[in-house]
Amino acid sequence: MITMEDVVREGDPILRERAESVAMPPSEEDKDTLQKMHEFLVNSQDPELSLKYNLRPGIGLAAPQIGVSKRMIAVLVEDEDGQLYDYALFNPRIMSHSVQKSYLEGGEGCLSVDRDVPGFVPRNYKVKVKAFDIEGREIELRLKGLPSIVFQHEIDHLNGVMFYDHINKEDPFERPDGISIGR
Ligand code: K3U
Ligand code: NI
Repeated sequence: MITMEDVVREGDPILRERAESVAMPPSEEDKDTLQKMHEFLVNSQDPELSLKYNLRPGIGLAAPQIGVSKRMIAVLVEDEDGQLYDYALFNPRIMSHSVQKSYLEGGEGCLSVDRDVPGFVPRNYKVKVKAFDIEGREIELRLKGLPSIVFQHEIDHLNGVMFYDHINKEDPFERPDGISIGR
């Protein structure tokens, strides 16, 4: 199982690389890695397991964060209506996005960043994502709100982008012109 020991921290150059596409259909090794990333999120959100294995709760994880420079992400998050977004995906790509922006009222965090980085992170409110599921079937998702933000954060990791790259350096709390999402 993946633990926090496996999570690469900021300063490691892998977090600044563009990750490689995964060949479709996926190999058993790539499927196994992606399965383990998803299992990490499940375990990290389980109060007993997170305590037992000292896991920081996460709602998303990208492969470069465990030292694998390949385009794989896992997401496990509920939206504001309690609907679960539970995905383990290869080669996710943003096909289109709204002009409307959004941001999390409490800012963002990252399992690869062991410090609080204050400030609003402007994101696109809606995104349309295409990707391949764990069996290599192509899927299309239309996302808004918190799930949209989590997908953008994880896809950024595949492109070597950290959430704080988006924060306004002069005024971190300058409100982006968009929808504030409470969490
Ligand atoms: O935001 C986090 C959270 C955890 C449990 C419940 C509610 C929120 C933890 S930080 C997190 O999950 C990152 C994970 C990362 F860095 F590995 F990708 C994902 C994320 C956090 C906030 C906004 C967007 C994405
Ligand atoms: Ni992150």
